[in-house]
Amino acid sequence: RTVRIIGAPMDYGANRRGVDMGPSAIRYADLADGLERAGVDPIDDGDLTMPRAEERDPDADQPRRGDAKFLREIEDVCKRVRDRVATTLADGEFPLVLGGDHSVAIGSLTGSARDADLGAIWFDAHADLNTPETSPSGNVHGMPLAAALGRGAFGETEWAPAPRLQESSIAYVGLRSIDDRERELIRESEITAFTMADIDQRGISAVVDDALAVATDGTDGVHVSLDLDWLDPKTAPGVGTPVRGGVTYREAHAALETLSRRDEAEGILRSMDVVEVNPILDEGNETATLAAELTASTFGKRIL
Ligand code: DIR
Ligand code: MN
Ligand code: MN
Ligand code: MN
Repeated sequence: RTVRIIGAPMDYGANRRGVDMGPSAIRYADLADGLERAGVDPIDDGDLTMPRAEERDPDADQPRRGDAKFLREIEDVCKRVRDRVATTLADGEFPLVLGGDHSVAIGSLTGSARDADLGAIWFDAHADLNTPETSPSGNVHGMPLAAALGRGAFGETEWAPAPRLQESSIAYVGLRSIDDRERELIRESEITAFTMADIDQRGISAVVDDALAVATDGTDGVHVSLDLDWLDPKTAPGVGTPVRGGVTYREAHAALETLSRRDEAEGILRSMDVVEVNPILDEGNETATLAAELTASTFGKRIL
């Protein structure tokens, strides 16, 4: 299996404070080596070029589609992520997108759901379901699922929604920070939500099995979206929006090993993104190292 590494050093979705260095830090943490040890063949495409930061004040620049900062820049990047993901899949390879902030997932989801019915598992402290209308921050990294689903003002754009992604095929794992209006959106949606409380009660493996059941039912493949703030900040300090009470180091590995075992048996995994690593906020590159390790676990690296 060939894994094509697509760097997307995007920071327009999260206040532009260091998350653009994520792809570099994850590579530095021996991602390619870890993937080889997992038994896959990595090919590194390098980084997509990001549009130059414009001179306007982002807060003064509210584009026509409601309250979403840098929407034009994000659209430009996500269309290129989307096309790179789609052509990678058409070539029979596995697209691995390295963020950058979570807004890059708009590109991964729309690209991966172009020629297949897609399920998705969202490992995140946050639900990322805000629309420009409901967002308290205006940061698009809190909105990628809404965009990919064509919700809110994103529904009128030509770069979203993802053509073959149904809400009912999406599962959250590990939620613990949800905005008030976002809570209503989740309740009204058909997305399945497993919170940290579910993991407390039932254990990570049972929860991931259930998330897999959601994401594989009636779909052709599963997209894995791994936001490093899913983990507890003690384990993953290098993220822009840490929330305490996240999964442990072992729970995270167990979750991705569960995906990997299912994938070995049934070939379910289709695409992945690893996002929100912020080296400026990190301690000795440990969050990027964790990102690289968890990716290797997803592709089959085992203790023995
Ligand atoms: C918050 C934070 N829900 C927002 N979202 C984050 O701004 O929409 N997503 N941090 O990863
Ligand atoms: Mn996120
Ligand atoms: Mn189908
Ligand atoms: Mn998050």
